[in-house]
Amino acid sequence: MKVYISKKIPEPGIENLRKAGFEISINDKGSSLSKEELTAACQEVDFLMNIGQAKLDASFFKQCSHLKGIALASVGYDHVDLAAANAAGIPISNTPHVLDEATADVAFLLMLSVSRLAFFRANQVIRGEWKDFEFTKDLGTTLQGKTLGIFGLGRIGLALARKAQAAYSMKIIYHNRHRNTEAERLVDATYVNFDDLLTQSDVISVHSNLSPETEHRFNAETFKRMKKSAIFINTARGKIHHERDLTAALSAGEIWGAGLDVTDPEPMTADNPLLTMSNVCVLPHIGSATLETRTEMVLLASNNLIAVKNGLKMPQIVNKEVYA
Ligand code: 8YV
Repeated sequence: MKVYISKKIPEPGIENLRKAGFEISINDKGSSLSKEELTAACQEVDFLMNIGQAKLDASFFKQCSHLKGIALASVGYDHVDLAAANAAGIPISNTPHVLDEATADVAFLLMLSVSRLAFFRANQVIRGEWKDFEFTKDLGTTLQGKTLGIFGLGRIGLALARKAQAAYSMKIIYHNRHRNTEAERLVDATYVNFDDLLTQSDVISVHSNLSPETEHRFNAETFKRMKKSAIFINTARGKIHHERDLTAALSAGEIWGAGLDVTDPEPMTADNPLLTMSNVCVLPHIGSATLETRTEMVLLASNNLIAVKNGLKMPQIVNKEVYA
């Protein structure tokens, strides 16, 4: 059985597949493949381990319907046309749980960095612009005892809620499509409607999936509803906020700051006005980027391919319908 891996991965993932008897080929270009290149590479193999957010759309599934399984090295699967995968009969797996803490860490890092203007201040030092000790200029704000509003309280939101409570005794409120009573048993969090989330939060952190329902959910109208002192954090998907509206809201002082690990598009271009703002920190989608987490992700992804090779169902299947 042959597997194609669309980008270099940590060695334990390769070893796991090799031990299971897979013949492995890897994209060693050092950059992402185009859709055409990925489609061509998949012609020769039975399985794909897909790294990154490149779209797997209907035409991909049409041309690669021979694949026996695709393991995504990501928890998000908004880039995959699941209906097309189902039509082609291809099971798809993702990597839940293993990246919860790492992603919540990045949300926490952004929250703290923005609240203390840390990136702006660090850049002053780098550019040689730190000349004098200022007592009242460019002051940050504390997170201690503030209200953290979580949009999409799932596993990652829960990990952030725990960190925020332990470190800063933050009050946690959240909004989901449905109340998450299981999460409420694990953390002291209060369910609120979307408008209360907007108006009561000192920090709003986005942890939902990207779907037609959440696309551009944070826009001109919602930024206006937020506190002028609020910080907006997104480590989920860039399309959940409307970037032009966010830029306008920050420029107009409708909200105080923003921390983004995800943008629309990715990568963000260097001339983006958000990058010139002292109260904004943008990271290049590093939510899961620790050696430990990326290793666990590829172990999980490879185990899903091994399961299919052994005639079993994928444990982390995202399109169960394919087994119906
Ligand atoms: C991944 C992510 O690193 O898991 C996700 O959904 O966005 C990131 O953790 C990225 O997708 C690379 O595969």
